Amino acid sequence: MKGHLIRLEQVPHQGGCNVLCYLEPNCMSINVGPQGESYICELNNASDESPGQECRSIVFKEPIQEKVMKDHLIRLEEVLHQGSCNVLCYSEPNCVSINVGPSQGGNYICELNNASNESPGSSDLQSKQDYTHLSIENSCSSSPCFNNGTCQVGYTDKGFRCKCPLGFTGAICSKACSFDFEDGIGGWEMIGRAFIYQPTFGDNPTYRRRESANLQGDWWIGGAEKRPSENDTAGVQHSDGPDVPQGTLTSPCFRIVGNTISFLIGGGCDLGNVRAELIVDNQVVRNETGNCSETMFRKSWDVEEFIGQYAQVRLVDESSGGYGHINFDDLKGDIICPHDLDEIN
Ligand SMILES: [Ca+2]
Ligand SMILES: [Ca+2]
Repeated sequence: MKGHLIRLEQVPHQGGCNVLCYLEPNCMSINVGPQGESYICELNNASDESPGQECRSIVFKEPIQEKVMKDHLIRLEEVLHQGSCNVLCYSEPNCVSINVGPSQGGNYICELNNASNESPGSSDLQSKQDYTHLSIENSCSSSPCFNNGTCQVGYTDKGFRCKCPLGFTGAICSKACSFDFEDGIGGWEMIGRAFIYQPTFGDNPTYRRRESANLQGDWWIGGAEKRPSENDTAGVQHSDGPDVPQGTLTSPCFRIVGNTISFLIGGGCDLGNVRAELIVDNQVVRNETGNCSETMFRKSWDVEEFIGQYAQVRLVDESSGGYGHINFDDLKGDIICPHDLDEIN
């Protein structure tokens, strides 16, 4: 992305650039490149999916005299003219209302707020002598951004844009980029019947007096298991038979930003039949299998040669025989679900 640079920083790891972008309200995409032992991080105010949409258009409503919005302050500035406060609000993507009042030197106090009098949960305006409150027409008042995304008023033809927290993407942050299954299947796509009951709740094998799955959190992919909700009976296995069904389960796209990806893997141990694959550029570039035990162990892939590229993990079950299933959980490491993911998905 060129021509939309906000700021340039040096970071020790590529993933650090994504965090900087998340913390910068104007940042909608990043460019990362190597520089010696560290990385150059460019923060941009536009992304592939929103070319030119960095322009903000806001409309102030009628001033309300002798009132202020409290407890939603982003920033306080002193300005020469009352109108300058409107401009500061325009330039601050999270600003949706202002309070303007006199300062001692004859200038004005300008308070930028991240709530307007239409914002859900915002308290009523409070009286304050000589102050004026102005809210902008607030297209975020219906809370259109999912998953704690920050709604910013005045962008795109919808009148708002969502700045998504790490792990979510899409115009309204509704697409999960989840790799630990604690919030469901998180955009993983299945083919065949092997994974139809996933994710599985709890340490299901132990209810059959088998070894622990060593899962992360409460949810995992247990190819032989069938406990798709907490209310389902514990210990039950896939109704086709624990090893009979075959199929694949493929992760959402992510971006490799460092040297290592790791994950928990268990179940079968025949790499030719049951495995996890790393796919880059439509090629299987890494694979790994379990230990012929329900217990998952953490294993990792060195992915330094793929830094900067998009990738997916695919779980493959091509077996109907003994230990013909794969267990998997908690894919993590030097990967991000970037803001500009939609076109890839
Ligand atoms: Ca998990
Ligand atoms: Ca199978």
